[in-house]
Amino acid sequence: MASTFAGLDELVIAVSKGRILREALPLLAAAGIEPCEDPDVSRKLILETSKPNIKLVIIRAADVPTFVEYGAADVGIAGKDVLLEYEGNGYYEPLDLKIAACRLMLAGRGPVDNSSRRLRVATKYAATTRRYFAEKGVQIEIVKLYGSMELAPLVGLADYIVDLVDTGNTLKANGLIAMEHVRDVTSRLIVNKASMKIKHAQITGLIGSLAAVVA
Ligand code: PRT
Ligand code: MG
Repeated sequence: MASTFAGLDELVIAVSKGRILREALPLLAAAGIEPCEDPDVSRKLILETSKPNIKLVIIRAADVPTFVEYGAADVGIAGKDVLLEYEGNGYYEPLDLKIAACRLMLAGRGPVDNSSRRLRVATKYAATTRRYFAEKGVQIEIVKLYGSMELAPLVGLADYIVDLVDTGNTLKANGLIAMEHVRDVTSRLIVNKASMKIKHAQITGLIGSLAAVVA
């Protein structure tokens, strides 16, 4: 399904507030798309832009693939970390925007002896973590958390965490060390499958201008 909320000549772009939006705004501006209000100040969830037929919807980072798969937005910008956890497949991923770059890392207080028991790993990224250890042939127990992962090894909730690392300051501040690099993460442009057909010219135009800015 393409967006029923946007008309056929309109494009809805879903993006999360925070670091992705901050880094996406200059790319969108270079493609001629600028929000009419400051998204950091406005409480509106739907923002008009300098292009009368393009709107931004401001949602939680983890909700971007859902909005795009269901056609509530034609296009979205989401971290690869979020996309890897998302179970659906109803979208295309045509462009690496190379913004909000970070690394998904295994971290802890140091090596743990797991000869007599399974390792316990706390993370928001359960599916990705399970796949990572399965590929290494290591059986682990996952403790699903929604935030403050760094706390888990400090309070004995888990041996390790799998979390995003940018500068490394958060790990350091909590006495944790990065132990294994799980994967690099950047934000991607994703596109609803039906929108790609129905709004082909508009969407390939957008992909083309963003690709030119990224390169
Ligand atoms: O806030 P909300 O709950 O709505 O969602 P969110 O927290 O997932 O959103 P947001 O805006 O914080 O970030 C969303 C996306 O930004 C992620 O999905 C990543 O793709 C990307 N990104 C890039 C990051 C980081 N870098 C990052 N460093 N997301 C989070 N972090 C956190 C990390 O989890 C850790 O707590 O920053 C901390 C580590 O940073 P350093 O610099 O101390 O290493
Ligand atoms: Mg956040």
